[in-house]
Amino acid sequence: MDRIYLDNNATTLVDPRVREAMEPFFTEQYGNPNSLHSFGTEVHPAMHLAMDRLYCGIGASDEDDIIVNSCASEGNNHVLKGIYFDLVRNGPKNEILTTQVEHPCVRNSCAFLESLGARVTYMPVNADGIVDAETLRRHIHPDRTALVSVMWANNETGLVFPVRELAEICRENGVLFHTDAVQAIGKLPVDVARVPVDFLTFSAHKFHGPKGVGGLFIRKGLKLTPLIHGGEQMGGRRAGTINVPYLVGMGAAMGLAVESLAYEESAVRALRDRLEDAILAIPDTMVVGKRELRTPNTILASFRGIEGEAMIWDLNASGVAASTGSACASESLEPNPTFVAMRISDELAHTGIRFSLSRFTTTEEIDRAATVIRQSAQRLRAISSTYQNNK
Ligand code: C6P
Repeated sequence: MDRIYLDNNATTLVDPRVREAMEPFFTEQYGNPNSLHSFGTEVHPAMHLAMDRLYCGIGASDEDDIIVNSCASEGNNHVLKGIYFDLVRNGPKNEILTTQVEHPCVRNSCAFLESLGARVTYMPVNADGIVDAETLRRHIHPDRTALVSVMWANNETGLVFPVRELAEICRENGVLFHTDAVQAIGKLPVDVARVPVDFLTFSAHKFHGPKGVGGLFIRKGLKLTPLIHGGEQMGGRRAGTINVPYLVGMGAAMGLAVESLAYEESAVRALRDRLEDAILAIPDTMVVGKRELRTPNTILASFRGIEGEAMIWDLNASGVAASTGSACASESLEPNPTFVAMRISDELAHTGIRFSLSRFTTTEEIDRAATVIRQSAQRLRAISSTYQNNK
């Protein structure tokens, strides 16, 4: 059975061209880039090319910094904890503003900082599921807000936040702005020359690069206390020997992600809409968030009367991989905080399934997945007393 992978917001296939670009740096060219001998220096050109691709990919200037790290969780921890040490712990400010729908690596870092005495405000989302400019204006206080952290696009719903407007409001108020762009890179144009963010995080495995490597953009001239102290790598901003093959892979993946943006916007969106139409043709289903407000690849659907987890297992048995939401929360029994924040009813929250496509998804796969989903819904509803009693 050929399996169909529709969980690309959790992680993606490493593009074969990325794997090929990485290969020599595991075998012949394995030197430490900080060594003075030829083994060390011969990896420099590939590293520079990879860094160039990262800078170009997000529109950063030479004076900005991009710190290569291990993942977006690290980047997000770095920004939040760094700002805590720089501006909150000993003043002059005491508050971090974020949203109720951030990834756990932001939410739980904020909870940790609260335990150290920081004030954290979790802004609510509006009826469309996003934090709008009005809400930020209501919450921001130039005298006490140190940092605003709002994701570019949500991993569970795909909803895209108005980061440009939010970043501009922060600028006007002299407040730093961070965005978690993990689910935006490769799906939407991300350009820090147009969007005045101060910090931006990304992770290679979400755009067909390897797992275990990510990046943190820091606008020129900004201070940020390191999360990892040690050697002088990354200009002293993040110690630890640079993972050369992974950096090369992330650079190649970024280049390809930018090249594929138009395809993502047209072809992947069309496939996503085709699947969404097929899902909505099943009675008693709904999809969270307006299509035009979402990343082109994501559907969060709900099937009345069917436990999300039961459907995931059923789809999996037929070779279709999807998820009930964020992969790292899939074993939690707590209600999903994104659904709670969006005031999605308990019934819907328990019946949510996320389908996320990529540029490798084919029409044939979408049509096969649609059939499997329809059959699964019929099968599970036939044995669901809740559904049968409330039909
Ligand atoms: N979301 C999902 O299934 P790492 O793995 O640390 O590079 O990325 C963490 C992360 C941070 N922010 C956002 C918006 C994310 O979506 C993720 C990863 C996966 O939704 C795994 S939990």
